[in-house]
Amino acid sequence: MFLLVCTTSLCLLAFFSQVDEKSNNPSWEAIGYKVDINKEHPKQQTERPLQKGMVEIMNETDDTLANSLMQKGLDVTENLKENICKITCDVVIIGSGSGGGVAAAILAKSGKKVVVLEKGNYFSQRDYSNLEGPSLDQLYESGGILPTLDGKVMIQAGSTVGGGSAVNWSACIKTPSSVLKEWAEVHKIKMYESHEYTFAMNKVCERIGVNEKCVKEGFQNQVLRKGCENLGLKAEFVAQNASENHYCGSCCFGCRSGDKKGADSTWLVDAVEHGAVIITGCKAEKLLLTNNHEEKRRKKCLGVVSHLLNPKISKRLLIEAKATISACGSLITPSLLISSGLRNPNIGKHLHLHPVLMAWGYFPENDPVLPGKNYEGGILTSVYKPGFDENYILEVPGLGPGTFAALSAWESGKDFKERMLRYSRTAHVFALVKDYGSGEVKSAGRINYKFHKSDVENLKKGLKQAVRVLIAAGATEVGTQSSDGRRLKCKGSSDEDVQEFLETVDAKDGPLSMVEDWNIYGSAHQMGSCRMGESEKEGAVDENGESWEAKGLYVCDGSVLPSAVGVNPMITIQSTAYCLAQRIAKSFDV
Ligand SMILES: Cc1cc2nc3c(=O)[nH]c(=O)nc-3n(C[C@H](O)[C@H](O)[C@H](O)COP(=O)(O)OP(=O)(O)OC[C@H]3O[C@@H](n4cnc5c(N)ncnc54)[C@H](O)[C@@H]3O)c2cc1C
Ligand SMILES: *[C@@H]1O[C@H](CO)[C@@H](O)[C@H](O)[C@H]1NC(C)=O
Ligand SMILES: *[C@@H]1O[C@H](CO)[C@@H](O)[C@H](O)[C@H]1NC(C)=O
Ligand SMILES: CC(=O)N[C@H]1CO[C@H](CO)[C@@H](O)[C@@H]1O
Repeated sequence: MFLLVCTTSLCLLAFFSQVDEKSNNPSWEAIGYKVDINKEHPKQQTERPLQKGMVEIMNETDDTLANSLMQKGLDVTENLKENICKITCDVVIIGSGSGGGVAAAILAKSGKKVVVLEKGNYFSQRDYSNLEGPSLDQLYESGGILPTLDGKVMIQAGSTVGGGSAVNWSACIKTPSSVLKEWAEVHKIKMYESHEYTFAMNKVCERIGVNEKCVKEGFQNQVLRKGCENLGLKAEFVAQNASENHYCGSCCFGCRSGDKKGADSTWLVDAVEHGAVIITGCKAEKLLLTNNHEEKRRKKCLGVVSHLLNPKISKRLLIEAKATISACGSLITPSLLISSGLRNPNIGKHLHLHPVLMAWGYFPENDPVLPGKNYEGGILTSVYKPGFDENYILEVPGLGPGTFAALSAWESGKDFKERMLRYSRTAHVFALVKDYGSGEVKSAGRINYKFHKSDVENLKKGLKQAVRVLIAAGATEVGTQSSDGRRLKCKGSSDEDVQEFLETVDAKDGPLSMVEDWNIYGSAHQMGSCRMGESEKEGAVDENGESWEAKGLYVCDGSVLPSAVGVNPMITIQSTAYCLAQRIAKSFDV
């Protein structure tokens, strides 16, 4: 049953997202979807911003590799007998996403020789296709689809230069003060209630150009705002890292206007300006650990060995550094540490996902109050936060037609066609919870996750509220993504009908629980799988991000967060990385 459903979704995803040689998909015209692939780029960019500090492994061969690395100013030696190319530097950073990008900028600015390894490839604005199918393949971990082992949660994570920051929905939300308090008091990580952290958040927002105002909101955000207003609730504006009139809508597939500021166009540019070198197509495989003759940390990290993702290259790359920083993200950092021989039991545990469930509402084509199409405009410019005693927030997603199709319930061919024809005028609102449940990821791609009862309750409350908001905004039909395709025609229905429908809205979990109607949760936020702790018992790394077991090994990504943030985590991850990187820079002086 489960397999059957998954295969259907995959076929649907392919059918609506793959393109022919002219970058077109024959189904798109019918569903009213248009992608701007021919539009001139506003700023003619001939040079890619990271070009001068970049070595792209896909361009290299065994013969050219050492020379290309040396040309970037690196200290390279070759061991021909063992077929190894060795780089020596101050700091090696594994992963170029939110955390890695910030760490690279700070450490390069402090005068260290920094090398960044990224297994994904580099796409600058001129290279982004804005096309859902190719983008999911090129920019995302596992081609955009990574289920947990039990199939209950579908996880998305970025895998390209810039990581999650290149594909994120540009929502910039500071760490809530209640969370800072929890982390400082319950988890005893004092940094979170210090000036150091507040300063870092301000610096981060300044660098990525967080902008509070949004001149023109897209269709879905207007729906969320209007619906809340009509219910007497208030949706807040979400700061964007794009300029006020940023209105491109396809930022999740890479921003072609170059307006949105991901790590690839901000922090990594700073890093390269200060002499950092980024090597793409380079997958870190094992940390180099030796015994350390100190009481505190048994081991010492000397660097990392990497596999080069190009069949023309047989050499392996060894990077020796005084400090090694893992910034592979919460799904991969743990497996790198574990497969290198580290044993702290917190590594790979406490993985938080911010699970989400979505409701949809259909709005007639020529609605004068709420015009536009669901893929136009800034993706996430509004948020509804119900307040202290509720543990969910409501936001809207960026959904390409392929993902939309894969998420839609399947009743019959005719019904499905109808749903697809209404794609561009279907607004989605999702509920996201600060999860108390958590999971485990001890080896790459194998994710176990257990829901806490309260998370399911909160999701249910949030999902019901999402349905109410859509109805209040004037949707003529609403529904959830539960497997039975349940929905309500709003026109002509009484308050009792609505109440009755809301009673049926549930957040029951995935296929393996064998309930009749189930939901597949989504997650684009992963955190906590190598959390900081005040002691070896409490955390995988200390308050400086340094491993409790190996001297000179640090973690600088979403995995160090003590628990779930409850809001979009990028600013929190970057601000944390900012503090940790400053501390690492200082440790060189002593
Ligand atoms: C579709 C989507 C939308 C999002 N929208 C928002 C938003 O609007 N606001 C917000 O705050 N957050 C958003 N997020 C979440 C945010 O992007 C992530 O939480 C954040 O980027 C995580 O940062 P990180 O440093 O932990 O890891 P990442 O940014 O994921 O970076 C990890 C990098 O390491 C690389 N890597 C992994 N393993 C290796 C290896 N072995 N060798 C070399 N390189 C490796 C990966 O390719 C990747 O580039 C979104 C995420 C997604 C997927
Ligand atoms: C790699 O090759 C591509 C295609 O030839 C080229 O556009 C790009 O600039 C090269 N990358 C680097 C870093 O030189
Ligand atoms: C997400 O995108 C915004 C806008 O591009 C950018 O400012 C921010 O840096 C990105 N997020 C991360 C985690 O880098
Ligand atoms: C929210 C945000 O990042 N805003 C900035 C994004 O980038 C633009 C373009 O540089 C800045 O002007 C914004 O301030």
